[in-house]
Amino acid sequence: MLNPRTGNLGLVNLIQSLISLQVSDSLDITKKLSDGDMPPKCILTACEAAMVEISDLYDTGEYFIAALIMAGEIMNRVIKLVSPRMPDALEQRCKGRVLIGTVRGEVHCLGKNIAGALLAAYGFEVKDLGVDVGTSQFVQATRDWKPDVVGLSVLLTCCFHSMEDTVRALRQERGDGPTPHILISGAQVNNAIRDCFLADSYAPTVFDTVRLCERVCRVREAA
Ligand code: B12
Repeated sequence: MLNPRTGNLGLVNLIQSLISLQVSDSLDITKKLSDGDMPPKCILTACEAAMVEISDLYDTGEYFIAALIMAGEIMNRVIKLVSPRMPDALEQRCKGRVLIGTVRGEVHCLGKNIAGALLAAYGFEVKDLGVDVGTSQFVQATRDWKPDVVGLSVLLTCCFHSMEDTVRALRQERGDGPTPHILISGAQVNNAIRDCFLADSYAPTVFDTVRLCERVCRVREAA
């Protein structure tokens, strides 16, 4: 994967304009990069790099919550611009179905949105339930849509109980069957949390997520 920091001036400019919260510059640069055939994956990686820096600026007190909200808005618009230019997921053979959502009580959505866009770029069919999603919504969507993988996003430690409830209900729904594979992700999550809440996997980054979903769906296909 191209390093957005060193690989291309347009990507470096995109990161800079995202960090400085320049709405129209960020969107213009994204359009130019897309028109110039920059792979969407590289643009999404740049978004992620910018968000890490914005988080640091927030942690050091240089940015306040309003800046985070604004950054979120810009990122989501960049993701929307890039999504239709993804390699035509529908033309490729669909690798599998991934249901994603942010658990009840939370509105953090950027990591989830980047994950959803990247999975679609890699040929998965993705259904995004959005934010503040209750356990019953996850269960109903699993019943109706039959995903191979359900990815839960949780960043707030005070929402871990929502994730625990949802994981428990999905395991019950799954019974002895193989699907869905239950994946958890988000800044405060780790392997110990995965074990504690009996999820199947924890993916630290969106690229781990793609690899994991590919593995899960390949194993299913071979079975
Ligand atoms: C941006 C942000 C916000 C924005 C969110 C905007 C948006 N549209 O999402 C706003 C301003 C709304 C916000 C609000 C709040 N926030 Co906030 N926020 C952040 C911040 C700075 C960055 C989060 C982020 O977007 N990171 C960038 C993305 C790309 O990274 P990521 O989410 O970790 O995702 C990656 C992986 O985890 C993974 N991933 C994530 N989700 C998923 C899902 C799936 C399915 C998959 C496959 C992968 C995946 O892939 C991503 C890319 O690799 C973090 C600090 C931090 N360092 O994390 C605090 C942080 C998460 N917030 C925090 C808090 C406390 C709050 C508030 C309670 C603040 C308040 N007092 O009101 C509210 C809560 C609102 C709510 N009910 O949800 C705390 C949580 C602390 C804790 N231990 O619980 C943090 C850690 C800040 C801090 N240091 O205190 N926040």
